[in-house]
Amino acid sequence: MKHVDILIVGAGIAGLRTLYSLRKDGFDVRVVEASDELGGVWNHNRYPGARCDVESYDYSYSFSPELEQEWTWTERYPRQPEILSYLNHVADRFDLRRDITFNARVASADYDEVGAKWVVAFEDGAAMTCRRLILCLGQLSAPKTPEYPGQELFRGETIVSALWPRRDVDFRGKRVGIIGTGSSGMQMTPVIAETAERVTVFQRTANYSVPAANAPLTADEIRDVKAHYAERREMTRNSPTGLGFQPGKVKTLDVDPDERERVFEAAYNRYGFGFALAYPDILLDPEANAVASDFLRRKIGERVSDPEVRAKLLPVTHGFGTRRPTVDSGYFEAFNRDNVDLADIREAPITEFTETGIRTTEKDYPLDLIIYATGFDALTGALLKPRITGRDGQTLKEKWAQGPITQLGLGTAGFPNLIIVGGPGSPTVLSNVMVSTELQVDWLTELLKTLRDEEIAEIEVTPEAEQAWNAHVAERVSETLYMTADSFYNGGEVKGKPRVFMPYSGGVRHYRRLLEKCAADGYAGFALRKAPLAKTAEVQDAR
Ligand code: N01
Repeated sequence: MKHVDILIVGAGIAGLRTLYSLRKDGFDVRVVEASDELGGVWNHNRYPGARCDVESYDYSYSFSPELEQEWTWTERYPRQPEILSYLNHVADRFDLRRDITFNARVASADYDEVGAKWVVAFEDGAAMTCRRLILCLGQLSAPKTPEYPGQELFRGETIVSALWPRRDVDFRGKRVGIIGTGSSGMQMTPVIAETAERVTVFQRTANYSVPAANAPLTADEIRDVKAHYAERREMTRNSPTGLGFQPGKVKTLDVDPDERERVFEAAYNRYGFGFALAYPDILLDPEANAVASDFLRRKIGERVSDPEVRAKLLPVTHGFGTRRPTVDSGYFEAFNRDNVDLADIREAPITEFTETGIRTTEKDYPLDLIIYATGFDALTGALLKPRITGRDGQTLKEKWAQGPITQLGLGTAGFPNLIIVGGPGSPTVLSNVMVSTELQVDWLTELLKTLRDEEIAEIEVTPEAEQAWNAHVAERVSETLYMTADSFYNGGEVKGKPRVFMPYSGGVRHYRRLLEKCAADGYAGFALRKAPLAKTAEVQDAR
């Protein structure tokens, strides 16, 4: 069976970066990717209007100053095709493709305790072994599609936004239904409305959004970023979210209302997600959050002309930021068009699909195309898809039945030589994922060098460390308002999923310090063994 020292699963942002770093440090490393193309979510989410809501110059790799200078982004918030071109450019520029096997979807991974290696099987029947297995599967990569009675009857076309086909979808003359009003639904609605005959947005929960204030980047802006890139990177690394913003110092309610209005207005018009950091307690204090939420509701109201539609679009079920808000480009204004309708399915739920469209408790919506923009089984969905079996035959699914448990989001006890990038328990979806990913990859590269230098056969999270880390993750989130709403952060919106807050809310900057401390303390919380535990146990039994 083919063997490689390190196997990386996934050729998205994290997998590509891990490959680059490990190969540079002389490791025998290979990437396997289920798709026939690299790019991860940016390969699959090709829906109209797909765009990153982090600024382009911050949503890019920082490992190569030459790359930083060579690549020029065209817009403040990059569109999906531009990000995919960038990732392809990186792969070509650093000759990464030669170490990537495409069309290789992992079906299972079994840990061989005696040999201290993973046996990885693919859906096409192929198999290989590796000493260390690194999962770079993404946080929002396992799409959900809701089940409704009669779905199979619908005679029109259905598309899942996160599995968008690689062809032009022509909306002209079509009546399009979009289910879901998260980032995906909000981004695609105004774009599809430009050509479709009619768009109906099926909204279960009204969502907060801040306008993107997107614009083409000017030559001056580009020159300025490139001239000061190192400082910009330092700022993002030292910010709590990896977006470069520092939270305001004064508390929301400690300023007079006029001043607060001015600060909110400035943040709203320019900073996208940075709005949440206009004051330091917006996601911590219910009263501060209520004031920020009121401001945003007012802003949404100003963008919608029909009073009835406006009322339905105002988010009232949760406070701003407790679920993932959106940074949009013309979403609310789209409802001012004659060809866009809102179906409030909280008020009048979908009862079934019919041959010709969607039926709610209120009426029938005739449709030619239905788009599921219904989100993802976040953070654990992709990790639990392959059957991963660790020590004593325990699967990862069994181990995480009550929710994921990790040491620093990087690994879990009972699964030696398994490393997760962007796993639950790390900042991931609460941060600029580019920054938190690179931070983890740099850290794990040093870890793997240590393992190589010290001839460590097996590394494994200790049960005490993961208990302590999960307790810390829970303690940090208890200081926030995140658990006041069901969201993909806590699994509350997926039926049957344990309601546990999964990402680390302590911030990228603090997380980096914890990683550094862990390494300085000899990789505290990880057992490093020169011989596999199974062999050691056998030797001890023999004595
Ligand atoms: O998914 P979501 P998304 N019936 O989970 C609704 C990233 N991203 O793909 O709120 C009817 O946010 C659901 O309703 P409710 C980004 O991190 C980034 O839009 O649960 N509706 C909600 O409205 C983002 O946050 C970019 O009541 C159902 C929607 O579907 C994350 O991906 C772009 C339903 C799902 O919203 C996910 O965004 C796109 C049902 N059965 C995505 N089930 C960037 O810009 C779910 N819904 C980088």
